[in-house]
Amino acid sequence: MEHEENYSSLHEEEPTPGANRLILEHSDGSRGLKRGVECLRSRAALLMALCFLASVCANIILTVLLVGRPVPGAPLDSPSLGFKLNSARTRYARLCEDYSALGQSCSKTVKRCRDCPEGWLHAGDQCYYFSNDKLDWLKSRDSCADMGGHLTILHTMDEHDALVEEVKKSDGFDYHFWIGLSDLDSEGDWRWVDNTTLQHKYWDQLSSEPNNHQSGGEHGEDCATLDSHAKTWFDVPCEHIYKRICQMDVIQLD
Ligand SMILES: [Ca+2]
Ligand SMILES: [Ca+2]
Repeated sequence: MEHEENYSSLHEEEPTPGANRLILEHSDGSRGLKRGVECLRSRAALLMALCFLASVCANIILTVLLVGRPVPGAPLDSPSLGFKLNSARTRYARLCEDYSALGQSCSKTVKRCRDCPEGWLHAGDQCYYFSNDKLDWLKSRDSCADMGGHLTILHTMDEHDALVEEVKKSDGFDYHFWIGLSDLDSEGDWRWVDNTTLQHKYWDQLSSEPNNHQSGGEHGEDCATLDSHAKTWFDVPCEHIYKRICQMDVIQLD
């Protein structure tokens, strides 16, 4: 009963101006409904626009990520390789500093970090290793790689002449050395181990090298040696065993 009295009193009160407006709006049902529908449409349109924009942004980001990612197995361009090389050199130099500091703190003698590994010759911006043992060409190639280098590549006359002079100092009776040159993949297409082509050739002219001589067997002669006496190259069977010259870039520590 008390509730009924209160409810009646509510309807008997004079409406306030705000309440008037509310009553008027509700009194015109069709206009209110129209406004509500328009509002819902506007919100739906805005929501769709936002979804579309988000979809476009997502597609752009995905495209950038996919295009920017190198394809597995694809060669990196020179700037990328240069950047990675500089990064590796910097890390190497810092590791050397840490190594030296660790040795001092432990009161231990540590080997000095070098631009070239111990036992390698530093010439220009390259390090060279002249082996005393003999292997066939493939094993020589792999041995150099295991040491972090490669069979030597001689692109310029200066590199060739400097190397010949060094080899002459220590060759003794063994004056043939494997270099990183072969035509194993395609007869007559001589390539360095980094797959670059010949720029300057020092084939022995007196023997009409490279002659792929039949004495080399079924495949002829597909690997190159440096003759430090004649200062020229010979193609010989890859199965022969010779000393080797390995090479790697100097790592500047300063
Ligand atoms: Ca050949
Ligand atoms: Ca030959």
